[in-house]
Formats: sequence, C-alpha cells, structure tokens
Amino acid sequence: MNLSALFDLSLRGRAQRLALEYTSHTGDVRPLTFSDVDGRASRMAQELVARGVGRGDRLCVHLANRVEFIDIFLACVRLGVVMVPMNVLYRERELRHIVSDSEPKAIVAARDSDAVYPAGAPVWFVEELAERAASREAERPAVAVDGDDPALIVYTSGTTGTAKGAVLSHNNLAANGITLTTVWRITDRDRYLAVLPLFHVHGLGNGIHSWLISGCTMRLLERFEQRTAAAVLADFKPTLFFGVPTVYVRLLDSSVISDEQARAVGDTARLFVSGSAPLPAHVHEAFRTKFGHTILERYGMSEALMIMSNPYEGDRRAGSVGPPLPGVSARVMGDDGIALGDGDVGEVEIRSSSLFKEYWKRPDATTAAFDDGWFRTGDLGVRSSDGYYTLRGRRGDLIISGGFNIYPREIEELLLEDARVHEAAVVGVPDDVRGEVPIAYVVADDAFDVSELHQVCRAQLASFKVPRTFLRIDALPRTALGKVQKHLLPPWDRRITSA
Ligand code: MLC
Repeated sequence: MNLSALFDLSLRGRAQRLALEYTSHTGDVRPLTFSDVDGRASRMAQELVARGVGRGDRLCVHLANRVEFIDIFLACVRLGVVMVPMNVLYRERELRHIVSDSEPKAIVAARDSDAVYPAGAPVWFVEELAERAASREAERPAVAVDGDDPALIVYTSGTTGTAKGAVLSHNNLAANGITLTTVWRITDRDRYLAVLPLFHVHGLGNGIHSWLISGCTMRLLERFEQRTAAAVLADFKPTLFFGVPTVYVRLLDSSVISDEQARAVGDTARLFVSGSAPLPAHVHEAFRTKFGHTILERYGMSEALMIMSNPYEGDRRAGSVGPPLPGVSARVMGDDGIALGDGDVGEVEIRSSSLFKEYWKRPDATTAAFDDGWFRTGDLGVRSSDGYYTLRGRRGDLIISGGFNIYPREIEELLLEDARVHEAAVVGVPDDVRGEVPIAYVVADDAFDVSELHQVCRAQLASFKVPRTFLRIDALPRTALGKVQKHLLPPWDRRITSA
C-alpha cells in the first residue's frame, strides 16, 4: 500500500476535524483541518509537477519544522518523489556529500538560511514554492505509487565517515506507523505535541505518521526550547509526547517547569515516549516523580525505523528497550556467528517489515550490513528470560549527543585536512544533559595552537559535532598493527577549559 491511501484515513475520512496547529511567521498559532492539509499537499504536488519533479526523482529538503515541510512531504508521497531530508544544522561540507550522492532535482531551503548550498542542484526557496503552490488547483495528481517505491532516503553516517543513504519504502513507513499507533494506543482523541525535528525518523517516521494515521491533533513547534516549554505544554495540553532523553532532562529542570506545572501537565497527558539515545534510569525515575508518568522507552534506527518498545500495558522497565515490536524478529549474535542465549551479550540482529532494503547506490555497504537476511544493527544487547532487551553500547564508536548521531571518523577526517595535524582521535565523554559530547585528541606541530581547530569545526560542521575541547598529546595509543586504541587515551579532565 502506498502511504497516500493510508493518510487518507484522516485527510479524507476526518476532513473537517482539527488536524494541525502551527506557529506562523508572525507568531500566532494557526489551525488547519485535515481537509486544509489535504488541499495544501495537492497544491504543492501540482507545483512540483510544474517544476518537472516526478516519480523516482529525489528532492533534498533543508528546512526547520514548519508547515511547508509537511506540504512537501505529502506532495512527494503522492508523486512517488523520494524526499531526502537534511539536518537543518548541517553546513556546506555535510550537505555537499548528500547532494552529490542523492542527485536531487533541487534543494528546498528557507530564504533566511545561512547555509552555503553546494553546486549540482538548484535551490528552491520554500517561500516561493509555497506562494506559487497556493495559486494552483487543489487537484490530486494521478500517479500510481507502489508500496515498494522509495519514499525517503535518510542519510546516516557509517564508520567510513561518509554518510550512506538508507532507502525507506512506503511499505516500511506504513508498517512502522500502523504498528506504533496500535501498540501505543494512539487515537484521534490524542493531542500530539511535535517538538522533534522532522528531518529525522523520530519526528517524521514516528511523529508525522502516527498523527496522520490516527487522525489526532498535532501542535507543530519549530523546535524544543526550554524557555517556552512550560507555556506550550500548559497551553496545548498534549496527551502524547515524543522526546529524546535531552528533552526529558530539560523538563526535569525546575527553572524550565515547576513541580506544580509538571503535575498539571501530567494530569492531562497520556503517554511520554523516549528514544534515539539511552534514557538514564535516574531520569526515568525523576520524571515519574515529577510528572506522575512512566516514560515508555523504545529503540529504533534510521535504517529499521522502530525495533523494540516497552509495553503500553505492563512493565515499562527503566534501562530496557522492551521486547521486539510486532513484525520484528530479533536475535543476539556472538562473535563466532552463532546465536546466543538469554543473558549473553552480543550484537542485535533483526528482520522487520519496516526494515530498509538498501543503502542508496552502495551495494557493498548493503551486503556488509546484512547477515543472511538479518540486519546487523551494530548495537550490543542482551535479552532477559522474559524477552526484554537491554542495550549495552555499540560495536562502532558512534557518539549520540542530544539524540543526534556523531561519527568520530567524520570529524577526524576534517581535522586531518590541516597539514599541521598529524593524528586525531575523537571520542564521546559523558554529559549530564546531552548524554555525550565529543572531544578531540590531536597530535600536531609544536608551533600550532590546537584551539584554532575549534573555528575550523564550527565553520564546517553542524554545531552538535564540534568537539568541546582539543587536547594535544604526543602520539595516539595504537596496537602493534597500528589500530588506534581509543580506550587507552588519557582520561579527560573536565577542568580543562573548552576551546
Ligand atoms: C539543537 N539546535 C537546533 C536544534 N537542536 N537548532 C535547530 N533545530 C533544532 N532542532 C542547536 C541550537 O541552535 C544550538 O546551536 C545547539 O544546537 C544547542 O542548542 P540547545 O538549545 O542548547 O539545545 P539542547 O537544550 O541541547 O536541546 C537540543 C535538542 C536537540 C534536544 C532540542 O538536540 C534535538 O532536537 N534533538 C533531537 C534529535 C533527534 O530528533 N534525533 C532523532 C534521530 S532518529 P548553536 O549553534 O547555538 O550551538 C534516530 C532513530 C530513533 O536516532 O530511534 O529515533
């Protein structure tokens, strides 16, 4: 089934109900019915057709959360156009790879974006697209889109440092959305507060899809901001909330939301879900005390969408990601390629109806990611005798900061572009709010002030990837074969001032 048919349960079936509230550029909150959302999507689709975009073409989208993001996503879904969402914090260097790899018809961007866009595709300003779309007929394009057609290419870096595009089909996204609305009991009586970025699968694959499938009412925020969080929660009174752990840590801060305000939020809420990074057990506990709700932690990946979830009914266990979701099979594999029993730690491998088929134009990487039809998640985990999984770190050296993935290799490669830097190793160190933050160890010319690297990173990388500090060392610890042993790097002392 293509996603349009699924979304029509709400766009047509609940046409006159309140679908969406969003903040306009003038700052007022505007309502749209599902019929309004439907009409906007059709007009945007007509505008894209007029610009020569059709089934199978890619369209890169570099936008913060705004209503036009939804118009464009729905238009792409109807036309069979493959949307390539790009992190709004990405700079030219990061965008260049995605654009050259995905070969889009165009890049959609905001007029006030300060990003420099790479050559290779025209930039279409979203303001102009929206204005032109508004003057078109709200007529549905007649395109036959198949369930196996790709709907999204989501770039996710690998150990090589260059991002690979995970191709997600309409069927993958449909399976994920139907599963979540069922197992988390999402209905059209819900009020979903969308604070997560739409350019990632958490905000888009889970949030937008659950909204459209269930027909609930969504309030779309440009981003989560602690300054305004209490007022928005009190005003919108969400029943449903998806966050990354950093968001929950912020909500525990009494200067963000008082105990009294939190109790009021808890009284009208139904479900808080956390994912994209491990939720510390003490945050789980403190949230229950403050808000009166037990956060439901789940586990997913861009390539596979959602994989495991604590139960809606039953024991939501702190520190565990629960059993596999319906439609997902999981196993824990040992280094020798033999499946392990309960209680033993190994790599989690899965099969699932929401699992991607391939990395875009990367057959070798695709082959390497699968083990006899099972996807190697790269996550280490253990299963309890009653089927709950607990994750125990990663095989590779991924850093997760505020729910954003950081691949050390990408930063190391940038640092090594400076001829005065001879060796570089980036690692994650614990951070109370963001989970982890990156720091860099560098071996460099004596005369070189390594703190200058801060500016280089700031100019070329998304802000969350910029190392907090640059530490000079004499040599990287290596094995006899020359492999860097990051665990042997000198411990980082927090008193060292960040560059
Ligand atoms: C952070 N910044 C943002 C931003 N988040 N800018 C625009 N949009 C956003 N969503 C920038 C800020 O401008 C600032 O930049 C810097 O990041 C730190 O901002 P902050 O206000 O101090 O942020 P913080 O309180 O740390 O909160 C950050 C956050 C954000 C939690 C709101 O990290 C976030 O939205 N994370 C969600 C990530 C996510 O959705 N991941 C899902 C991946 S999918 P500067 O330049 O001033 O430093 C996946 C699969 C799965 O992993 O299972 O879900």
